Amino acid sequence: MKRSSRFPLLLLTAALLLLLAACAAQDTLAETDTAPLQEEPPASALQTLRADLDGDGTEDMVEYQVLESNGSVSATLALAINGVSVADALAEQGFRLTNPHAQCRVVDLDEADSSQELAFLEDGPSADYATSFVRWDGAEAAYLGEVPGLLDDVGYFPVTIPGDGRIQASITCGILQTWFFAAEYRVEDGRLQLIEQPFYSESRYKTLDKEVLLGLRGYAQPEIGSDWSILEAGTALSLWGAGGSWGEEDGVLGAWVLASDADGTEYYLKIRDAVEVETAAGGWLDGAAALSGLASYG
Ligand SMILES: [Ca+2]
Ligand SMILES: [Ca+2]
Repeated sequence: MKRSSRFPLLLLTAALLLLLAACAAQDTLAETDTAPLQEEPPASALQTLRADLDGDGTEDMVEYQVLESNGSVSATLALAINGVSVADALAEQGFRLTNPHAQCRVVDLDEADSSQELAFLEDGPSADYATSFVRWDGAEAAYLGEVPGLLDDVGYFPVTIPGDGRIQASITCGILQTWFFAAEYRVEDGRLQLIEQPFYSESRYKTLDKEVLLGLRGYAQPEIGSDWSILEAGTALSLWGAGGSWGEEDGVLGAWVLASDADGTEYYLKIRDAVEVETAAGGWLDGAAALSGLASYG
């Protein structure tokens, strides 16, 4: 997946770390048989699934099996479509799963075309949940890429497929802290690409769980030259957005973080090199020294 030059420290391939629960029930688009028949088969159970993947009117048979799940490293998989193994071809395209779920799913990314896709869920090495997608064109399997989160999860940022070509998932942001925003992806030129947004925000982060430790500049707009006021030490803030850019012409990795106080007044904090916040005096301070309660993972 590509990275935005305006949003340099987004770790697009990292996965959700927060509030993710178990995967939802089996997809209804495809007829699925598993052996042995039980709700949660062991990783070694062979899954046989039939669906018309390439849209030629004939069901295709998918056989999927996690041969060996090695914890923190990629699992050894068996995957065949119509009796022909595609595991090696997909691995060469970068398809790897760590702690994969025992069953894959059939999804329809775009109801306007006749193909259906396979979705593979993995828990990752350390709760780095992700969903990967594979397309079969009748002759070859193509790895489309992965998005953070689990398909049809009930967590904070589930992966959902509206059927119009988009995949609704999330993005990991490294500006000031490690946090997540809803984001959409789309297949372009055979690969999943992030649909870039100039700014990301999430109103569920309005929890006033941060506190200003040393006076900071709070800008009215995320723009150089915008009016600013001083956020005094002791001010409780919510941080609920990030993005934008400044300083590119000078080689500075500048961004903005959206904050609001207990009155709901919004401010933009000016951020340099992802970790430093501009102080009231116009200097720069490491985020952890400027604000309490920042979330840092991994
Ligand atoms: Ca077919
Ligand atoms: Ca389709």
